Amino acid sequence: MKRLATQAAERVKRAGHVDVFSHIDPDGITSGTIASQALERLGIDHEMHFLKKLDSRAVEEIKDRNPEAVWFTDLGSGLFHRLADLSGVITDHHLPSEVVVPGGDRDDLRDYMTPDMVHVNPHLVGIDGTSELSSSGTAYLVARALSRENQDLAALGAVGAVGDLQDRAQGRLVGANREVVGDGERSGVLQVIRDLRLFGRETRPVFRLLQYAHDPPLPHLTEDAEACIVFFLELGIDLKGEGGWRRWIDLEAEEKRTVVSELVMSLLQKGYGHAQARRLTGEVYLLPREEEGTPLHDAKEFATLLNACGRYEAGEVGYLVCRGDRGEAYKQALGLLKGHRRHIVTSLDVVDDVGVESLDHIQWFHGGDRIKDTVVGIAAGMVLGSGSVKQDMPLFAFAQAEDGVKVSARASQRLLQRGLNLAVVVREAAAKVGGEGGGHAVAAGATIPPGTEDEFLRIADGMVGVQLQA
Ligand SMILES: [Mn+2]
Repeated sequence: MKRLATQAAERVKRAGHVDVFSHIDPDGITSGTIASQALERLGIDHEMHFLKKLDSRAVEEIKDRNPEAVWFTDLGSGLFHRLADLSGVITDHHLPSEVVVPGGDRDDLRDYMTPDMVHVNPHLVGIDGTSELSSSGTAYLVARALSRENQDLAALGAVGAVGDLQDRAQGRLVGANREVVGDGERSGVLQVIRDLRLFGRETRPVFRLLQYAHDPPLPHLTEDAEACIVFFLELGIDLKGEGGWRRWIDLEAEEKRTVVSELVMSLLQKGYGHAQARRLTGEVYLLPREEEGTPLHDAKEFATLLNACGRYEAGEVGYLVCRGDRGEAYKQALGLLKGHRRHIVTSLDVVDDVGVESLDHIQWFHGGDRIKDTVVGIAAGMVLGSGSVKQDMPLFAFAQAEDGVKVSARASQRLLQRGLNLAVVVREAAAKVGGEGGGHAVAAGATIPPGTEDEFLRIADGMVGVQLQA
């Protein structure tokens, strides 16, 4: 990675003007900011662009700009063969394109780059880009190769990795991410503590942490605010203090220990293994230079703030916050986060309103223009998770999008064991109706032409039937 990063840094230094293109999610926004800050510190003129996705059309638009130099972050690897005639750098962690450049050989690193287009991706050097290094970390390594003074950008490197859930499986960042974390600690921009890993430690009333806990869900507590309040009262822990609702960070060490051991015990009693119960606690990444009690002080909350910006096409707002704006852009970001939470609640009301219908093997709802395409997947996941619909059928959700109809499909892990693969279903059904899509076995998405929903559902229903029978 270091050699690739140095090569990329050399390429960047030769540029007069750089167009930075980044994905509009937390990892993308932090990656783009890292690139932008590093360029600015070098005195290189640049422009920042955020993309919802990099597809053929976006590639054409980028080429039409005829950029002198490009820096792609959190996207680009999957379409490298289409970008190889550009000049610049890609820092990405998605699987590299299986199409090699003309005359290339898949096993040869040199075929994933050209003398003028340096491709930095952990997968190219045997590091797992899904869990061991994010794009923010990859971009950070290039920034560090550009200048040691960029070590303060390691905090954003960690926020991006947490945003991509790279700390989820083991309760801590692992692999090459450790180097980013270590740099962050050494330069005083990151602090690692062991604590409860639930979302909202710094900003939410403490009972809400339990109410919204889903990974794993807490027996008798998740989704039940009243039960969560009683839980604290029974332990003799005050819910309110001088400043109003007490947050997790307001609790005494002793109180925290009591809560954690109670939660662990209830998980074990419910039949969860020790490994699952242990996942409640782990490493938490703090940004000590930010104000405590704000969403910026905890990497997970910071990433969620950026996520809200991205979902409402406000990558620029998130970018300004990452660059240190604590005025107008920060206020806007907080507003977007609030709006995002409200929109999710409204979306669930819309689902209630339009109703979920069933075919033979799948169920579905259509949000029309009342659910945003960027949120319909979350809505589908929450409807499924709420237990109010059939658990033995995948749920397909539609919403109107700018370039067609967005489809999101979600299924329980149990169906995965029975042979379900939504990535294949969604990709093939979409292709048959003239759309494009893919994803993961239990969570997939596509965009299809308006009016093809019924045909899409019919095909998907048949395919799921076959998969679950096998
Ligand atoms: Mn990413």
